[in-house]
Amino acid sequence: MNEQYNPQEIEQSIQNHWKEHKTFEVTEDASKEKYYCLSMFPYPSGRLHMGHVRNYTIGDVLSRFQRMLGKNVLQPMGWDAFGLPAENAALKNAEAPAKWTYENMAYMRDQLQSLGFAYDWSRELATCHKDYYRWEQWFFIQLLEKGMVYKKTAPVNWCPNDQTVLANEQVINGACWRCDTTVEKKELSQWFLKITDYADELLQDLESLKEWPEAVKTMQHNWIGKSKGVEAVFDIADSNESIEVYTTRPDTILGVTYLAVAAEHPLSLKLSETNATLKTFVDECRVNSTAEADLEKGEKKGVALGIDVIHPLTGEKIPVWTANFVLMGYGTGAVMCVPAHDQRDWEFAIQYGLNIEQVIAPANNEDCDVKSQAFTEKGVLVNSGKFDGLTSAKAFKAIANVLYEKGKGKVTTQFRLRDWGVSRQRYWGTPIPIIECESCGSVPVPEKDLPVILPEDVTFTDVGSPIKKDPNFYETTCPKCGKDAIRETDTFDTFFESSWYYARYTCKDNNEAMLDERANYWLPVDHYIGGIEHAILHLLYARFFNKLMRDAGLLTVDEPFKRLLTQGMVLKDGAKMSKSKGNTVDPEQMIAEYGADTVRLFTMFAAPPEQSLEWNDKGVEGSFKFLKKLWKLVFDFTTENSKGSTLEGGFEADELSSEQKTLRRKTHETLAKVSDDYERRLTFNTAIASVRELLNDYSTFTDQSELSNKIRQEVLQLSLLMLSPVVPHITQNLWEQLGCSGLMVDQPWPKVDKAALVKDSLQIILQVNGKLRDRIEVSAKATKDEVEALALASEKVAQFTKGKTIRKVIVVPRKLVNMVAN
Ligand code: ANZ
Ligand code: ZN
Repeated sequence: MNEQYNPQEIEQSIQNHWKEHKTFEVTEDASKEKYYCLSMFPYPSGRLHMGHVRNYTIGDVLSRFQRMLGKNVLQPMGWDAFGLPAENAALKNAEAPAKWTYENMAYMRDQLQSLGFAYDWSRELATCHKDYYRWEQWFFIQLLEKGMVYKKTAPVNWCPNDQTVLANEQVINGACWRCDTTVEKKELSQWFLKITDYADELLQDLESLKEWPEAVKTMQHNWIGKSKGVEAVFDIADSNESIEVYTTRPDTILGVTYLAVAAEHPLSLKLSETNATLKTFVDECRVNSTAEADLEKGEKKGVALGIDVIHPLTGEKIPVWTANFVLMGYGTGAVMCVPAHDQRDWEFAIQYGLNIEQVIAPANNEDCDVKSQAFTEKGVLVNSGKFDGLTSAKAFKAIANVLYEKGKGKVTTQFRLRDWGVSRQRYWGTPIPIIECESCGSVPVPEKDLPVILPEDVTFTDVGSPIKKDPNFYETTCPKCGKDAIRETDTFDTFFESSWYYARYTCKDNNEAMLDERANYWLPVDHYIGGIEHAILHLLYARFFNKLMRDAGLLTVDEPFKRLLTQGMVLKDGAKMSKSKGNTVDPEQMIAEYGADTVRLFTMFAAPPEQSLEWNDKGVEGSFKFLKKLWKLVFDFTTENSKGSTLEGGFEADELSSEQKTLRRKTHETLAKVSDDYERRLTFNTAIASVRELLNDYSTFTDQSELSNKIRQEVLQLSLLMLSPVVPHITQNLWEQLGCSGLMVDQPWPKVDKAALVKDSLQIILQVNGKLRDRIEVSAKATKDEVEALALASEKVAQFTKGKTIRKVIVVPRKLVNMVAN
């Protein structure tokens, strides 16, 4: 055995062994419990960053540990390979996005391999491969035929100078990222998936996800945003038309002082034909952002329409406005405004001098002045005629009933969730498999003609998608009538690809079907690990896709991810490690300097997985030192002792000295703790700390008998097993140096020796008149009388009973002795 720890040498050799022996390739095995561990696949941006290293190490530790528990473990890896950065890079370097992407994948694959992750590389997939996206095209057509897909116009960001559509992240302060021209909104015909059909199920099934972080479930809950309210009808005065509004607060209806409709509301559009001020306002609203958060904060603006509606309960006339804070896409695109009880309505009323009438009073009789701000809480009705005195909840029902009886309203539910627009006007994505024919309309590409292949050999010198300018791509004939037709040149949102990759890993070699029975063996994913930034969209789309695939008979589970771990950020000097902040640490350089095990150990030791991790060069050095120490302990042991495994046990308690028993007890206490840390608590940092502590005890254990050496061997072997999920290379090497055989991942996770945990002695608390005065060690086998005698012999006790008579001695077995004295 080499006296020096040389990570580079041992890591390469064990990695080669894993590769040659296909150690991590798995097949379905009904006789074993399966465990599917998945880390979110990376975008091939060029190089791994520390966030990746952390994410993938967490997944790897879990996978290796679960395999040692005897499970059939699948841990795959692949590439979320489509997306905008490839196009930006292509523009900059004048090379094809495909070439850039494939080169990055090759580079990053090497980096992942150098970290020793236990991936089944035979299942590697890249979403930009036609063998992957063809199934996506196929599935899209299935959904179209089922009526789950539709086409409608929707606004996009348009740069009039570059004549191109921009993604949201390419719009910087309202201007084009390349030429700084003000971005416009343009209406384009686009494809949508009916995720809203699944809104209720997506909401309800959150409850079944017992092993997801609450925070993520709350975010999904709010994103789906189910609310219960009333659709109320306000008739337009002197007309037979009416305006329908959606309100969640019908209890405030007697405080309505105006109505507001969205700029895109049919009424605004109609009146703007004859009202120039309104026309200007409506056009202005179109250009401006309609993000909800912006509307909440921004200045409230509007134009009076010059018409009135009739209040359905009082018959009073109420003015109607067009306002920029009303969204066309939510509810009915029209709001009954109650400035006394809604802050947006209040701000608008102040701005335009509209009435503010209080109809809700605080339930606790507190003062409230709606002239200075809206009172938005629920409470008790006032100024509301026969409804006065009702609570908001009771009034909701009472008023909804009255409206219903008058034929002026009904209770409904609304979702904030909108259908998923999947069309992107970008090049580097999956072509949408549709042909547009002048006579037949949108015709799906016939199954035999799939996949519609994205040409990879393109020149990228100009903005805009090359396939939109390439007649070879878009000129085709209609599959229905045979006439000349045009292929759809938009591509799918890249969230499309990442919504089902977890299922495709289970059967990625199947070229006859999207999924097969293997999906049902492996799914759901038992543990999914990734960044909190994916808490909403990616996870929601993946859950939705799972249900779509289920309903298409492609798989059987209701939810794709059983347990979710959202890893914390990697920080440096308190700030998120990122290229833009210039505070990154390059994993490759760290591996070259210290080896993969040190990098893995540091990222697992520095913080529990869900908390942020502060990068610390000294900490890395400390991790390296610990591995060197581990190496030395084994080196010293093997130079002095013969080799051989001692895990078969055979320690008789009666033959052990108390020192020996203490070390064995510590060893098995550590094992129990580490097992719990890996499996339930997911605190790998405390698991590592416990093994470090154990090895400290080992170092101070001096007895040199043969039996003691057998105990030493046990400590070392168990420590290696316990550390092996985190630092798989060094532990494998030392395992062999100790004379043990086989791969660490093939070892069963060791069992705690219960006998070793039994204590010979117990600590007993001594009290005088109920006050703690001393603690003593007594034999675990001591009788009640013996314990009492030992208690009475305590010097500290004697100090407090001096000059007094002990009237009574109470012994609580294995816990305490209380002496009553006066
Ligand atoms: C009257 C009212 C009085 C309201 C009050 C609130 C408080 P959630 O809970 O998110 O569903 N609203 C309805 N449609 C809207 C639209 N298209 N654009 C902007 N705001 C809209 O929100 C429902 C509430 O948001 C509704 O209840 C409505 O204002 C407003 F004291 O009606 B409320
Ligand atoms: Zn046709």
